[in-house]
Amino acid sequence: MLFLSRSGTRWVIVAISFLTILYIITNHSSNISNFDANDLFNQVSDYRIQYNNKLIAESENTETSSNHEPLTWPQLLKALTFDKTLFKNIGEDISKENMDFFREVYSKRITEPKFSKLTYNEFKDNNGNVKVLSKDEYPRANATLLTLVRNQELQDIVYTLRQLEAHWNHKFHYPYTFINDEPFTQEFKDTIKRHTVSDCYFEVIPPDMWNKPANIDENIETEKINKLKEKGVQYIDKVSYHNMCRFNSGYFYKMERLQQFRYYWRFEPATDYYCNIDYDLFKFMEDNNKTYGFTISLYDNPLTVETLWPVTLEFLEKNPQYAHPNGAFRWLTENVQHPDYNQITGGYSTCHFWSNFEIGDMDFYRGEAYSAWMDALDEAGGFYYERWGDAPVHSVGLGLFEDRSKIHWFRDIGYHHSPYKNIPNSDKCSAPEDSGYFAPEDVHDQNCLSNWIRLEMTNKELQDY
Ligand SMILES: Nc1nc2c(ncn2[C@@H]2O[C@H](COP(=O)(O)OP(=O)(O)OP(=O)(O)O)[C@@H](O)[C@H]2O)c(=O)[nH]1
Ligand SMILES: *[C@@H]1O[C@H](CO)[C@@H](O)[C@H](O)[C@H]1NC(C)=O
Ligand SMILES: *[C@@H]1O[C@H](CO)[C@@H](O)[C@H](O)[C@H]1NC(C)=O
Ligand SMILES: [Mg+2]
Repeated sequence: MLFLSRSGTRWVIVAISFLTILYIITNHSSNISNFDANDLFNQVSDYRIQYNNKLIAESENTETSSNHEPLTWPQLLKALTFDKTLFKNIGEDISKENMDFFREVYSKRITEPKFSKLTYNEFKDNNGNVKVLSKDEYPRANATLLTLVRNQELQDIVYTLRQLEAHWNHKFHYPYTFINDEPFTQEFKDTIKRHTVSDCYFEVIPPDMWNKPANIDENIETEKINKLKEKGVQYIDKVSYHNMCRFNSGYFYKMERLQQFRYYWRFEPATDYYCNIDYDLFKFMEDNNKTYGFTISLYDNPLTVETLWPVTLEFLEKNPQYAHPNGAFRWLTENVQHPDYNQITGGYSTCHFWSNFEIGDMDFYRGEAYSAWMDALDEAGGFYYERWGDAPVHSVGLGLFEDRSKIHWFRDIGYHHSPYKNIPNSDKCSAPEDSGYFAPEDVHDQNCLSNWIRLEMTNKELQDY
């Protein structure tokens, strides 16, 4: 009796799934979108946005490469020399000007990108009822949520995971991958599994991907680290911090478990996600050929990356073919807001995508250009002699070796990692009235998102929300 009714139920479920999937395939237009065609950016055409038009137009005139021929080393060197006249119309205080521009952009009400086919896990059946595909039915992209985390950070990672589930992943059930340099405790695993129905992988990092490599000379290391310590560089004498930065720069995507995935969404303990996102972010990446997505862009302490740029230029001189002709060269080399930083680094602005939230295509890192460059970085030893962070390393790699149009600013993902925030002006977010808030005032000069928008995005990209 019981057996019969169970298998009967199962048959009905199979039939419904089959019909639902058939319906999706034959009737793609039934996707429900919250997109409101009236809510367009061009209603908010203020002077600063027009100003951006003008700047973009000027910068495009001076650009070396609207064609996509590979650059020779001299051409590349020229492209990596910032043209200050791009900012000639900006007043004396560029930090303030950039903050004003930032607030102006954030004042625009947004919902979600409107230039893409967005994929929702919501479908209407023939009776007009909304259906949601289950974990087993929904065809996910090749992707995982990913975090490097310690056992003692369990409460903080659960705090963030609950927000990820509530705002996004309960609709899609993407798997989670937790990585650690030590085995996770049973308590850690059990607790995590109580907060999601998604698959969870718990992985231990092989020691050779985590520990200091043999080429690091400990005498040089001690000397250099002591100097930076005197200058007050944060975390400089914590070896595990250096291990973490190197691992996140060049190794995580080589872990055995991650071979089965292409896209990752990195999240960190104790970070906040403020907005409901209804569309599948990984499919957004795939469908729009995006390699990398970020929310916040900042300068770094230049002392942590003193030789990153010179080592990179040396690499590029030998391998100019790896540079993408449409790279984000201006953002990497901008020297107006903090010219003192460029002096210390030999030409790198230190501007980077803040990597504690990022969505990326690991096949980019696995590719020839990034891999060869990573070998050069490891050889130079700056992960230990300085404190090269994974954020500047990802950013310099992307800015040089990828087409800048494949880098996406996720302005709709409300995010917070102390002390910085991305708060869109959207009904989908908590506290939209705080949109345009960035951080306490004394660190406003650390914001370089406006430079990304002005120097690397087209006006169309800015308006496509
Ligand atoms: N397993 C493990 N994870 C680590 C270790 N060090 C850092 N992490 C993780 O790596 C990520 C970055 O480390 P954080 O200490 O947050 O570094 P940060 O974001 O630069 O610094 P804060 O501003 O203090 O957050 C976090 O997800 C940490 O949990 C470590 O030694 N072992
Ligand atoms: C997912 O992506 C990885 C990396 O590109 C690839 O090796 C793997 O075969 C892909 N898996 C599927 C099911 O497509
Ligand atoms: C993505 O790239 C593929 C292959 O290069 C191309 O056919 C497609 O049109 C691109 N799609 C978008 C949205 O740019
Ligand atoms: Mg952190």
